[in-house]
This record gives sequence, structure tokens and C-alpha cells, in this order.
Amino acid sequence: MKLKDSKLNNEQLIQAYRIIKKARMLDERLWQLNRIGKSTFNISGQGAEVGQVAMALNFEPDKDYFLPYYRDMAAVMVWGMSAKDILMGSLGKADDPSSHGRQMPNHYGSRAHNIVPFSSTVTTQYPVATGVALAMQIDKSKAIALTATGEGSTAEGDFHEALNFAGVQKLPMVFVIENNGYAISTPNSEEFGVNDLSVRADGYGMFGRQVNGRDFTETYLAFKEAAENARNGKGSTLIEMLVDRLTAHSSDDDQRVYRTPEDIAKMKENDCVGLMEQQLLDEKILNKDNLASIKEELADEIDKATEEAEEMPNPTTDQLMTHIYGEE
Ligand SMILES: Cc1ncc(C[n+]2csc(CCOP(=O)(O)OP(=O)(O)O)c2C)c(N)n1
Ligand SMILES: [Mg+2]
Repeated sequence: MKLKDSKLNNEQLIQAYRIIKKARMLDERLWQLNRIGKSTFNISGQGAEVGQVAMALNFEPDKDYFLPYYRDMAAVMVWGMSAKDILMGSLGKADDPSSHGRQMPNHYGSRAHNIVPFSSTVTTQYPVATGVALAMQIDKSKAIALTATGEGSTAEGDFHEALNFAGVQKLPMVFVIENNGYAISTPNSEEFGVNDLSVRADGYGMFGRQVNGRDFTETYLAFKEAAENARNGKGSTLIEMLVDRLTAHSSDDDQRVYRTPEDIAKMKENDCVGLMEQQLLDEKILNKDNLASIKEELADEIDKATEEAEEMPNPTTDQLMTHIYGEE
């Protein structure tokens, strides 16, 4: 679909693109920091940025809560986390808003931005999100809980428990499955027996929809409807968002071992960021010079954020037991 069919104006579309591009460039920086030994780990959202931003723009970050998973960097940036916040998490700094340097990198959380930190144990954020949504429903706050996980992770019992509870209670929620074709090295064909995971919504009494997460407008409009339904008391929606995983699962594996060179090359040719850039040019929203200067501005911003984050203090041994349990 055309970008303009989203009914967002040019300024809003450019703003969305800037976040998408920034997430991509920041992720590339995190890989560099890992490879030179400054950060211990990286797990990327490369290939999912367009879908994530199109999704997240439909929520109100000062009111709605996001319970993300490890690939959701672009989405948490829409929610308000800065490049420096994310870099501090990767470098394990004392002021890292996600966990003050206690968690693995890319385990995003920010009390200031209504982003609930999560466990590495996949899909545990789903049932936690139903609790957040139940509180919102009891409070009549008209807020929504958005939560995301990967497609392989939907095999966990937590997935069923969360969707069942949300369906029964008609909770104000949007559940997202980011289907990137693989669970580490296991392909979709060995993960489940259906072609469309969103059909599972029917079994829980909620709305279900599969979207192409490489298409900004298709994704934006699907989440718009889901958010409106949740906000207007019509209950939850399950959205399967088809995306790519352009990198290995994480910095600890090499996808060339389990994917063919042709498969990897084809995926890179359809890189969602490149597709959106072409649409911005075709629809005359930006020209090539504009794209080049945005890239330059973002590169400066990320360099500056990296320098600032690197200069931040590390946690000290006397802080070992802080930020672990709630304060009395
Ligand atoms: C309960 C549990 N089992 C296994 C793992 C190890 N693990 C981490 S990520 C992952 C794959 C998840 O794949 P998917 O849900 O498709 O998400 P993706 O990483 O592809 O985005 C696995 C098996 C874990 N973290 N938690
Ligand atoms: Mg996956």
C-alpha cells in the first residue's frame, strides 16, 4: 500500500521514517560494540523496524503500556526510549533505565515510558500484560496494554493462558506475534502446522489479523483498528506481523550455518527499510538529498549518544543489591 494511504501527513511519515532509520543504524552500532568487545551481547530487530514503528505509532505512550520482547528496539523508541538509554543497557551502565546494568542487553524497560521490563524466558510478558490490562479495565482508564513475542514463542503455555484470560475478560489489549520465519535455527515449517497464526484468535473470542510488517501502511491501519477496538471496550486483538530477521538470531550464532545464501540474499533485497525509502522517493515525500542528510544527522546523533553512554559510570559493588527488590 502507498504511504499516503495511511492518511498520515508528510511530516508524520518522515518522523516515522527517522525512527525506523535510527533504529537500524543504532542496531548496527550495537553490533560494532559487541564485536570490539565493549558489549557482551546483541539481538537485533533488523528487518522488523518498519512494522514495529507502524504498530507503535497507534498507541499513546504516556498512557498505554508496552510489554515488549528483545527485538522491539524500534517500537520502544516510539514509546520514548533514546539511543543513549539503549546504549547504556548494552554497555551495562549504572543509569541504564531497563535494569541499571543487571539484565542482558536488549531487554528493554523504562518506568518513565510505561515500558515493563521482561524476562528472557520467552512469552512470560504475555500473561504479565493481561494483569496490566486487567488493572486498566478495573481503573476504567481507557488505556491499552500492547505486548509482543516471536512466532516460535507462541508454542509456550503462557501464550494460551494469556489469550484465554484476555478473551474471557475482554481486556483492552493488543497481542503481537512477530513472525520472522525462524526460532533461532528452527524454520516455521517445524514450528506449527498452520499458515496463519492469527486464526488462533477465533479460539479465544478475539479479533485476529495477519499483516505484512514490511508494508508500513498495511501494518499501521491494522494496529489502528486494533487499538480503537481495545480503547472502546471491544476487547483484544491478536496480530501476526510478518517480518524478517536480517541478522543471525543473536551475536552468539551464525545464520549461514542453517540458512542458504540464496535465502539470505533474497531477504536482504527486500529489506523493509530500503522498501520504505523507495516509497518515500516514489511518492515524492523525500528526495535522495533529503535521505542522505537524514542519514548524516542520525549518524552524528548515534556517535554522540555512544560517546555519552560510554562515559557513564558502571555500577559499583556497593550497588550490588539495589534495583533488585522493590523499595519498602
Ligand atoms: C521458555 C524459553 N525457552 C527457550 C528459550 C531459548 N530461546 C531464546 S529465544 C528463542 C527463540 C525464539 O524464537 P521466536 O519466538 O520465533 O522469536 P525470534 O527470536 O525469532 O524473534 C529460544 C528458543 C527461552 N529464552 N525461553
Ligand atoms: Mg522467530
